[in-house]
Amino acid sequence: TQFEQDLIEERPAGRLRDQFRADVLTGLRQRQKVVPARWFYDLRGSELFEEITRLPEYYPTRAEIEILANQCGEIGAAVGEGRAVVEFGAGSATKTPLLLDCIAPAAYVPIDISGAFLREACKPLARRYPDLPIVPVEGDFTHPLDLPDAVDGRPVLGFFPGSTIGNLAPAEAVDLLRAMRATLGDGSVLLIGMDMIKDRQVLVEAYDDGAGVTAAFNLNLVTRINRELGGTIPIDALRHKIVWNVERARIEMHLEASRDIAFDICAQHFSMRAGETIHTENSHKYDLASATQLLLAGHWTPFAHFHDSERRFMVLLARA
Ligand code: AVI
Repeated sequence: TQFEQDLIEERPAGRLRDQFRADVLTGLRQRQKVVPARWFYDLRGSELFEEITRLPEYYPTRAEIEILANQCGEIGAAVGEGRAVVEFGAGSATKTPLLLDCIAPAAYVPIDISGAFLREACKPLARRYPDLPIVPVEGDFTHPLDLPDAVDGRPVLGFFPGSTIGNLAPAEAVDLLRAMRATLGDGSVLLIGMDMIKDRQVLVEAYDDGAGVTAAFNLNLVTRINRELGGTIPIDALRHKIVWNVERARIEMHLEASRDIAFDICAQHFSMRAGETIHTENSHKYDLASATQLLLAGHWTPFAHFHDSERRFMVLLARA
């Protein structure tokens, strides 16, 4: 069928494709061209991101794992036993068990927009924790959601690792934190990972690795536009560019034209001058003061924080 053919060739049908097209066409019309970072994650993009987390330069994943592994006792004591864990995003095979082992949970509820992803993520956890009720919820956690009956009346711990919050602009991050607060309810606690402001060179290298994996991740967005939207962007004319925006405390990823280019997408014509960029991602970094401000604006009160040994990354606990 056409549907199967689309799946094989990775051409999403319907609403998702319409949103992608609208985001790309609108974004490329702006003076500073922009494509939202959420479109990085097609099959290849997700594989490349997994590869990024294993790069020597990309410290955030290892640093967060170090915190969860080495400060398990303290985190468990601060959170308390018997909570239902609600993870925002399908759990990662490494981080979720580290948390579950710290806090003796009553239930595990991962929420993700992709049902297929969720079911895959739950399989190894169900094998590892045969007595733990695991209740996946397919849904968009940027809006308040009803929690399943397994949570009923229990204290809840929200888990949002990976410094994913950093990919949102501050106003969007506040909206997301408020939606999480509404989903988790009174008496809940949130455990959230945030990457820290640090030496510029360490930050830039984490996003511009020697093996070129992050460059491939960035450029894959253009491959996706060309494949899914029938675009004619000359990929060889774009190069991966990283900027540390010190005023906004964020790493920016761009694709910079090395020469003047012109291309079409969905019968619309675009051009770029040499040196012009498409802004593809922001990754905001925090210190304790800015993280506290963000959480308070999102209706959470931080009460504990944990760092890795090199103080590159922090995990914060906040109460509703
Ligand atoms: C998913 N997110 C937290 C990553 C980050 O570090 O902002 C995405 C990423 N982009 C380039 N490298 C990693």
